[in-house]
Amino acid sequence: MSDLRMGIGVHSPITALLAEEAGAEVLWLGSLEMSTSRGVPDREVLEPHEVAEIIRSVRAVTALPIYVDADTGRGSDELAVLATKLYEEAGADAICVEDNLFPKRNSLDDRFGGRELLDPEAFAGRISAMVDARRSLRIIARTEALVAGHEADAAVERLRRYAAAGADALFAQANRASADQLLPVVKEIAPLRPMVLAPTVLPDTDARAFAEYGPVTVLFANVVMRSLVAQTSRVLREVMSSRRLTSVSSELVGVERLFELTEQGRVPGRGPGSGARA
Ligand code: SPV
Ligand code: MG
Repeated sequence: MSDLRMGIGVHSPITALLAEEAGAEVLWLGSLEMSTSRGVPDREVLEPHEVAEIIRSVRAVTALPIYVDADTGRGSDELAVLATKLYEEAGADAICVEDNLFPKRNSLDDRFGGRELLDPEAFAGRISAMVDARRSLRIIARTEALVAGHEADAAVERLRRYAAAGADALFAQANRASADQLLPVVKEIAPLRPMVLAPTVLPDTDARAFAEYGPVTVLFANVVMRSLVAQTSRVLREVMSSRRLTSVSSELVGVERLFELTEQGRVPGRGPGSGARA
C-alpha cells in the first residue's frame, strides 16, 4: 500500500504554476528556494512579512495546498506565533518549524562542523504555542536530529514529543551522512502521524517507498531552483558568446507559452475567494 502525496518546492507564482501543471499536489515554499531566489543565504534572512508576501502572490494563482517553511520560527516562541498568524492570514495551509538553533543553516550544507539542536522540551513548547495561535493552519514539526549526527532513535523520540505537543504532521530531515537513517525513522513515525519529507539525499529512491508505512508527503524541495540555475546559466553563457539566439532557441519556450501560463493562473475558480482550497 502506498499513501503518497507529491510536493514541489517553489518560490514564486510562475514556479507554482509550473509545479501545478506538472502534477504537484502540494506546493512547498522552501526556505532554500525562497532565499536563493532573493539572492541571500538560507539562514533566516528573509523577514516574515517578505515570506507572507510570497505566500499571497502564490495563493493568487493557485488553489493547491501551500506548505511554508518557517525554519526555527526565528528562534523564539513569540516570533513563531507571529509567523503562524501571518502565514495563515496570507493563505498558507501548513507551516513547518524545525528544532535547529537560530539562525539555522541549510541541512544539506555540510561545509561547516557540528550542529546544536534546541532542547526538545523547549521546541515542544514552541509547537504548543503555535497550535494555540492557529485557526485551521496545520503545524508541521521538523527534527534535525539526524542532520546533527544523532541516531534514528533520537529523531523518533523527538518527533513523538512534538506529536504530543499537538503537531499535525512530522518531518525528519537527513543529510548525506545520515541518509540511511531516514527510512527507519519513517517506519516508526508514519503509522502515528502524517509525515513530510524532503529526501534530496536519497535521489535514487522512488517516493512511493517512503509511503509504505503511512501517509507521507514527499517534497522535491530544491529541484526548481537547481534546474533554473543549471539551464539559465548554460543558455545565457551561450547567448553572450555567440551574440545570437540560434544555438539556444531549441532550449527556449516560445513567448506564446508565457502568455498562456500567466492567463492560466488567473482563470475564474482559482486563487483567493474561489472556495477551491484543499
Ligand atoms: C528547504 O527546502 O528549504 C528545506 C528542505 O528545508 S532542505 O533544504 O532539503 O533541507
Ligand atoms: Mg528550509
